[in-house]
Amino acid sequence: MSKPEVLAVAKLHPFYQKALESVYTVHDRTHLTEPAAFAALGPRIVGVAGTGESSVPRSLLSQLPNAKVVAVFGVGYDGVDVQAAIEHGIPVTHTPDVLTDDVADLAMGLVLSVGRAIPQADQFVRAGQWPNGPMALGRRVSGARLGIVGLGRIGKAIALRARAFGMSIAYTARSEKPESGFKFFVTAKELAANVDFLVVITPGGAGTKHLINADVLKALGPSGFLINVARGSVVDEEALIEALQNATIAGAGLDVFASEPHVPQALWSLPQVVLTPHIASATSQTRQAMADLAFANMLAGVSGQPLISPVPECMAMAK
Ligand code: NAP
Ligand code: 8YV
Repeated sequence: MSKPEVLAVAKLHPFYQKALESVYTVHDRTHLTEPAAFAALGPRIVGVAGTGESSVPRSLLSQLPNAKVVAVFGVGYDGVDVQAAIEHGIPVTHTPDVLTDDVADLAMGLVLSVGRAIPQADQFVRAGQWPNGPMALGRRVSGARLGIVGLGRIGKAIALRARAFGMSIAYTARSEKPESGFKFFVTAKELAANVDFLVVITPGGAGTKHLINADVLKALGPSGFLINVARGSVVDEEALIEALQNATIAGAGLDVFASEPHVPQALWSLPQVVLTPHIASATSQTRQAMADLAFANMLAGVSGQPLISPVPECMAMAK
């Protein structure tokens, strides 16, 4: 008997790909590589698999009359047109919680990296510069003021870690969270003006596009550092490059970029910037847990069972 067919809309992590292949025939991006042939294939597709950065537009969903679920390998799903999916009766799932600790770990890693110039120190030793004299001094992290833009699952996990470093914590979000005990600022600009490290960890998409703009960076000031582990779209990348080049801010730690996997050359040459290639959830343990959860959602969706982790907008469809 032939296997049910699913569509991968991006190159999937091997853990997820392998799990899907054990049950389904997986069509790898054929909607992009063979759009004409896809017209015949579309009605056979029962599920869509993607990553947190994948694009699932209305035009694709309308070609999938028998799809029962979009199972995203990632907590972010800003590339999925969720409203269109709901209108087509296709619930969307994601992988929250299982990656929270890893992303918070990397955010703190970037705080330490930029503050204490750890990658630069490594380069300094490897380049044989130590015998010529000491490195420039770093910026103390313990006891510094941390601002978190987005106090959700990951934002709270970052706060927990920062507490162990004796940092004071303030945040902004769509709504105040009095139970957190942290100081709330209504805008990112006000928050930036009152912290040493500003960590961005909101969802991407239209609601947060360029939330961190030239004004916010100016408010962060010449001794402030920006960390972005959210989405490239949340920060105005041109404004950030300008702020770094003009020493409007002290430095930046960036895991995400506007046009991944392409990183502007202007960032490569700036010594006060630490760059990582979207690796915040990239440990074997977490990628396995994400694959397990995404696969479980695919199985549940295709077989009409209750979904394990639907996105909030699709909770009502998930029962
Ligand atoms: P979450 O629990 O939904 O938290 C999101 C937070 O962002 C909430 O506190 C929310 O505020 C806040 N927020 C949303 N829109 C905002 C706005 N316009 N202004 C200010 N704050 C806003 O999500 P999570 O699990 O922590 O994940 C957050 C994001 O991290 C994901 O969506 C993804 O884009 C990114 N991420 C990146 C990586 C990576 O590899 N770099 C890995 C995982 C996740 P309210 O609480 O008031 O609603
Ligand atoms: C992943 C992410 O790198 O969960 C997210 O939103 O951005 C990351 O965990 C990504 O989804 C896998 O490509």
